[in-house]
Amino acid sequence: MSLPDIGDLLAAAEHIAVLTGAGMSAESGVPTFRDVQDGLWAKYDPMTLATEEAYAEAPDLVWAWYLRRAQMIRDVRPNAGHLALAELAEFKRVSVITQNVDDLHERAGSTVLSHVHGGLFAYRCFDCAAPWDEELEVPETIPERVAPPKCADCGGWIRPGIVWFGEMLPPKAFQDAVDASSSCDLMLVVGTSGIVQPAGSLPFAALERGKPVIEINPEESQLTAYVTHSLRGTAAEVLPQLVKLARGEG
Ligand code: BJW
Ligand code: ZN
Repeated sequence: MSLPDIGDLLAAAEHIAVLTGAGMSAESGVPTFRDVQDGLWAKYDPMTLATEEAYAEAPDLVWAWYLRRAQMIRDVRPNAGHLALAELAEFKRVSVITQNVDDLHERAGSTVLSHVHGGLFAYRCFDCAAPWDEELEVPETIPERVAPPKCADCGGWIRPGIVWFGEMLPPKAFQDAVDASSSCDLMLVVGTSGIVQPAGSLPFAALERGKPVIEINPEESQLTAYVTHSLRGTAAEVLPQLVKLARGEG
């Protein structure tokens, strides 16, 4: 199918659900999880650090890793793909569902329906789950280990409010994501490997209802065989073109 045909689908759609993954933020300078491991990711494997067990065993190591991630996100900016999705919402109903724990969609001007894997800047107690909303102190140079702050209520360690492997997704965020995926006319799936469940199954809610699902990814993913259309390009290249098409331009 050619871009003009995809343009017709976009122009006709009233409600567009968008599922984004780490590739969405790659062109902002945030490394993805499963691509070639470099920089910060070379030494620390998210598959082993992003678990309750890792935090319970070495809270200072895991906390320092998240401080570095928070510092990196603060230092980068939304890319043309994030900006295009915010622009799309000016003239379409757009439900953004993101697996990303960064805040780049919001900083681009999007209202995010659902952060299915939580947020890097929301903190809570590891033991009693009380929210922690004090100002986060991030040293200029972050050592390999930093003791996390302690909960004022119970003395437990503070943890980032993200979803680690083996943890349930926040029920409302996941239900909102299922509802949007099941009720949209068209779904865009941007920059995700589709490996991690249950988020990777959301496109099937649209596919099962016969709705078009367009994947935007420079590489094949776990979802490629199932989606109705695949666009082989990056988020920052392809999304601005799709917004033009949705406007009936281009
Ligand atoms: C570009 C690009 C550009 C690059 N433009 N694109 C077996 C079967 C089914 C499920 C399981 C299973 N074994 C275990 C499970 C469950 C597990 C799971 O799915 N594991 C898989 C590894 C198999 N899931 C869970 O544990 C979830 N909870 C759960 O299931 O609860 C129920 C339950 C509870 C108890 C017991 C049993 C069941 C929770 C999952 C939480 C995921 N958390 C993370 C870490 C968050 C914290 C942090 O950031 O540190 O979320 S993992 C990590 O992966 C992160 C991401 O959101 C998530 C998804 O990754 P994503 O976004 O797809 O990134 P990548 O790197 O994989 O892909 C990037 C893509 O971008 C690539 O395709 C590139 O080509 C592309 N790309 N440049 C466009 N410029
Ligand atoms: Zn507590």
